[in-house]
Amino acid sequence: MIFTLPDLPYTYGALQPYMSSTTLEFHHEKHHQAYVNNLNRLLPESSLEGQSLVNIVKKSYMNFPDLFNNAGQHYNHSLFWNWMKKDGGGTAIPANLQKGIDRDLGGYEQFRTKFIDAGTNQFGSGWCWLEVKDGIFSISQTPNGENPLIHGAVPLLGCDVWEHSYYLDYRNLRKKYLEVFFDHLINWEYVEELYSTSGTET
Ligand code: MN3
Repeated sequence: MIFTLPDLPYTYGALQPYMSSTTLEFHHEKHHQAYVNNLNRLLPESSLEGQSLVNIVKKSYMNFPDLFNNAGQHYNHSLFWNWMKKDGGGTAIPANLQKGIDRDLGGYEQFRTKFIDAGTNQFGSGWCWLEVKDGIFSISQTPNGENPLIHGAVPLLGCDVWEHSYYLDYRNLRKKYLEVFFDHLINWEYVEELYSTSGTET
């Protein structure tokens, strides 16, 4: 099976002024495409050809580091595009999701602070996450192409804090980028969809 670059669910200009069309175009056409190309190139050297992307991510961890990085990034970015939408973000969170946020994270404000802090404090490249494991929500951060899957959790929301995701628009202000992502870009309906199909809803 050959993996392919998914189309964005919106145009390159759709997320302006919060994410520029230049950032989005380079991020999608150059960075994500490179992960897909490397994944396809490295896959035959593993015993994982023909498996699902999730299985390739889980099984390549530790065993095939180069393959893992690229498979992880293909998985992460395929979700990331859907985690954003025009006029998203803010407090308009579906009730079911809000319930878990109140129950496990101390409500919206604490969730927002913890999520932004996780991304701001991730040293170097990586991601910050809202994840669910055994029905419990938590916030985490991972380096490089890692994600919650390999820690037995399901990612519900993630933000890419590699510099390629924000440096053209926000320079060194990673926290500002995360605040804008949270307040103006998150597609909460997609987060809710991942939660309701995660099999861990309580
Ligand atoms: Mn990226």
